[in-house]
Amino acid sequence: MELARKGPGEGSLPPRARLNSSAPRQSLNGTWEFRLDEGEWTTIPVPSHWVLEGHGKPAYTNVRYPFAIDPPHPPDENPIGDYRLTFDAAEDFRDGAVLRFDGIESAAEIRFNGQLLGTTRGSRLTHEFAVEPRATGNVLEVRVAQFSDASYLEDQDMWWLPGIFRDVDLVATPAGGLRDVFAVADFDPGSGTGTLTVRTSAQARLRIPELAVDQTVHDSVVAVGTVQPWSPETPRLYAATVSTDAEEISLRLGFRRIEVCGAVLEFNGNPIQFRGVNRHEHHPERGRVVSPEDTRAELELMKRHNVNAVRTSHYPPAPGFLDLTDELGFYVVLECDLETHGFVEVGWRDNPSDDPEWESAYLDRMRRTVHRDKNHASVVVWSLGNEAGTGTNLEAMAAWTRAFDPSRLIHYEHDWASTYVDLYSRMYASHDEVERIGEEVLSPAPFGATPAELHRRELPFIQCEYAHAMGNGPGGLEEYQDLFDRYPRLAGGFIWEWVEHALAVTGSDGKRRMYYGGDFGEDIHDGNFVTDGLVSADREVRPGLTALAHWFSPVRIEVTASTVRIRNRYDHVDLGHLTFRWRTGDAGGVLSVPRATPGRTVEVPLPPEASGPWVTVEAVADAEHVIGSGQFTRFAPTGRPAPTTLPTREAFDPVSMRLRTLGGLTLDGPLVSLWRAPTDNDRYPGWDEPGLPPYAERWTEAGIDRLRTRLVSAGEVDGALRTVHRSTPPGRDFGVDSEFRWHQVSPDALLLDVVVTPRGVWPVEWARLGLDLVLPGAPAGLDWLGLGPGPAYPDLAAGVRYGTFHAEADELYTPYVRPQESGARRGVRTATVATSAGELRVTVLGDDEIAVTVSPWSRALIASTLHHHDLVADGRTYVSLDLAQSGVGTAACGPGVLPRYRLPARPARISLLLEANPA
Ligand code: IPT
Repeated sequence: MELARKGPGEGSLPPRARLNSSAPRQSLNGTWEFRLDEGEWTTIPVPSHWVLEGHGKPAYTNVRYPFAIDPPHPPDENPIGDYRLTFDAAEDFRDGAVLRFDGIESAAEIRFNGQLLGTTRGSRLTHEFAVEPRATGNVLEVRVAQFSDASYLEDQDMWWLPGIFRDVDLVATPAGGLRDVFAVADFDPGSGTGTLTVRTSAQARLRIPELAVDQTVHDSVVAVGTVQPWSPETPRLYAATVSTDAEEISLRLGFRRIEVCGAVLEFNGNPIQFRGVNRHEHHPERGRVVSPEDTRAELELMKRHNVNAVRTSHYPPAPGFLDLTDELGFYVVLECDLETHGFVEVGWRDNPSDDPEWESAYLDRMRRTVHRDKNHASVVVWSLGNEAGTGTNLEAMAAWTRAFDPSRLIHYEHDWASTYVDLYSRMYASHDEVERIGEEVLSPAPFGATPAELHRRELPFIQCEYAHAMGNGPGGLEEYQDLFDRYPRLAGGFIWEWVEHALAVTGSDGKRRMYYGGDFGEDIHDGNFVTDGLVSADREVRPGLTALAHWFSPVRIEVTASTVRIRNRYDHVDLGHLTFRWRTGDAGGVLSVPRATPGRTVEVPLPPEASGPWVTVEAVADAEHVIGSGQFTRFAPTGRPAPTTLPTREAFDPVSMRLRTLGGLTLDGPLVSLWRAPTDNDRYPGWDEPGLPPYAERWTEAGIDRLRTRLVSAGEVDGALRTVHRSTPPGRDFGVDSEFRWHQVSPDALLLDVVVTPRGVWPVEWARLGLDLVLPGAPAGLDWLGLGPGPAYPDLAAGVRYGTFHAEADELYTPYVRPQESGARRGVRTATVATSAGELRVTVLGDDEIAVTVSPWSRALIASTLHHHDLVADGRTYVSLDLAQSGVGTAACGPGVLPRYRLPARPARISLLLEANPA
C-alpha cells in the first residue's frame, strides 16, 4: 500500500453534492470481517474505530505529531486494518451504482470483486467509486492504514481513531438520472424576493410548489418572487424537487444572503453576531461515530442555551448534521479537514501548506468539502482548515472556493494578514486586543497603509475560538460579549469547545471510567487537554454553558423597583414570540411587552404586587424554554440576635481554640483558608502574563496550600470569647491574622464576628478568603438562600438567580474529569449544610453574602487525584464559607483571570450565626 505520496486519493469519482434522491440506496453498515496487521480474521461493526473495538488503543495528542516529522512518510509502526464484506445487490443497482464512503481514517485502498477501485485520503471526506455490482456475492475489501501521508494534514487536537467510522452505502446512479445539483437560494433584503441559481448535471424539471415554480432548469436563474427568508431565528425552508424521468432529487431551500458591508457582517441585510461554539464529533463509547439522534439532541441542547452558530472544528461533520442545522436554524462555518499544527514545533519548516507538491491534496480536500454540503442554507462560511500555518496551497483553496461559490464567505484563521479571506479571524485574542480590533476601523486608515492592510480594514472580525471551556470556567465571557455588543466590526465568535472528548471505559468491575490522554498508555500525549468542553462527553451541562446562555441570550432584561427594561438582541425577529413572566415568592404574572424590533429597548412597568425581596422576570419561548432573565433584589439587612452570653470554653479545643462542638454536633473549625484545589485554568500560565508561572505554582511556592495556624491569644472581651489566630505558610513570614469573637445565643447557636487582617508582604494573590469547617458524616445536601441553582465564581456568575434552593449531595460538585475546585454557591445569605451526622445552619448577618462550598473531599485530595473516578470520600463533609474568591479566567488557553476578578491580600470582616441540629 503506497502511503507516502503528498497527493489526494486516486480512482474515485469527482466530488458532488450529497443528494436526497429517489434512487435506491443500500446501507452496507453492519458486521464486517476484520483483521489487524494480517492477524486472525474476526468481525467488527461498521462504522466504528478499531481501537475502540478491542484492537489496539486510542491515542491523544494536541499539537505534536506522535510520529517523526518526515513528510510524507508515515511511521513504520503503522497499524493496518483489513475489512471485508460480502453482499448481494438488488436489480436496481445493476444499471449504475457507486460505493460511497463518508469517513475512513486515515487512508484506504478499496477493492471490489477482486479489482482495485482506488484509494482515499481525507478521513472526514466523502469518496465515491463507480461499481457494477453482481446480484449476489459481491466482495468489498477495504485496507485501512492508521497513518499515511494524509496524517500530516490531519493533526487536529483530538484522539487518533482509525477505521471506517462513517456510513458506507451502495447508491444507485440510474442512467438518465442526476449526478449533481447545485442550488443557491439568494434573498434580496431590499425587495424581499428570492432568486434561485441552479446548476444541474442534466436538464431537469424544478418544482417549488409553495412558490408556484415549475420549470425546466439546467444552468438557470429562477426569480421566485416574494419569499420568507431563512435565518437561524426563522429557519424557513421551502421544499423543492429537481427531477428527470429517471430520478427525483428533494431539496430544502433556505433563501438567505451573507455579506460584508463596510467591515460589518450582515445576514439578510441585518448586522449579525455569531454566538457560536466549536463542535467536534464525539461520543464517549464510539469516538467519532455519532448518530443522527444524538446529533439532534446535541443541537437542541445548543439551541436551549442560545447558541446560534457552529464551527465544525476541524473537519466536515457527518453529512446529516447539515440537514439538522438547516431545520433547527444555525449559522454554520463549515471547515475543511485540514490541520498541520505539528509543524509549529519545527518553526513551520516543510509545512505542507507552502509546498507546491501538496497543492493537489489541499485542493482535493477543499473541493470535497464544498461539493458535499453546497446546497445547505445553514452553511454560510467555508473555512479552509485550522492551524495549518500559511502558504500558497491555502491561497489556492481560497481561490478555487471563491470562484466556485461566491455566495458564501471564506474563513481561515492563521493567516493574520487576511489577504485571501473575507473575515478577519483570530483565536483567544485578549479583551484588550479585541477592543483595539473593534476600534481600529472607526477612524480613517493610517497614511501609507498597504493594500493588504486596507483590505483587512474592510473585514468584520470574529474570534473563531475564544473562552477556552476547560474545567472550571470559562471566565471573562461578559467582557467579550460587551465588546461584541459595543463595536459593529465585531461579529462574535465561537467558544472553544462544545464537548469534552473523554472516552468511557467500563472495567471488569462494571464501573465506567472517563479517560483522557495518557490513560491508554500513550508515550506521547497531552493529558486532559482533550476534556475542555461546555458539556461533558455524556452531554451533561457544565456551569460554563449556563453562564454562556446568559451572555448569548437574545434578550437583556434589567429589573428595577418599578420597571423592566428589555433589549431585543435578536438579529432578525421582534419579541412577539416571547412571553415575559414576572415572579416574586408565590405571586407572579405575565407582562405585556411591545414587539420591539432587533436592537431596540423597551421599558414596561412592573405591577405593584411585585414587591418581594427578589423579583424575577423571565423571557420564555415555546412555553418552557427560558431564554433570558433579570432580577431586582431588595434584601433587608439580617439583624443580630440578642441577648448573648459567653460561650463555654469546653466547646473549644484547649490548644488551638477551634470550635469542637455546637449543640451536640461535633465539628472542627473555622480555619482561615486561602487556597483552592487548582482548576485547569490555574495550572496554565495565562497568555496575558508571559513569563509568569501558573497560579497553581505561585500558590504552592507561596505555601498557601499548607497554611500553619497558631493560637495567638484567647480571652474574654466585652462579653465575648475572643480568640486570635495567626495563619502563615511554612517557611514564610507573611500571613493573615484572624480575630474571632464568639457569643452564645442559645445552647445550639453561636454568633461569630470575624476580622481578618493580612500580615507582611504578600507575593501572590489569593485563591479565596474562606473559613473552613469539617463536619462529621458524609454530605447529605445543601439548602440555601442565595444565587442558584448552580455554582458560580466571580467571573462566571451569570445564569444564576437569587432564590431558595436545594442541592442533593451529588449536585454539590461538578464531576470534571480531572478533579478541581468546583461547586461554590454564591450570594449566600443563609445556608443549611446537611450531613449524615446532622445539620449546620449558617446565617450571614447584615448585608453581607458569602460563597459556600460543600464537598465530600478535602482540597488536598482533590488536588492530588487525577481522575474523578479515583476520588475516595472519607465520610466527612468539608465546608468552606468564603468571604471572597478569585475568578477562574481561561489561562488554560488564553488570558488568565482579569485584574478586576483577582484577589490581592486584603482585610475582611463578617458576622455569622451558626446553629447546629444534630441528627
Ligand atoms: C487551538 C486549536 O485550534 C484547537 O483545535 C484546540 O487545540 C485549542 O487550541 C486548545 O484546546 S490552537 C492553540 C495554539 C491556541
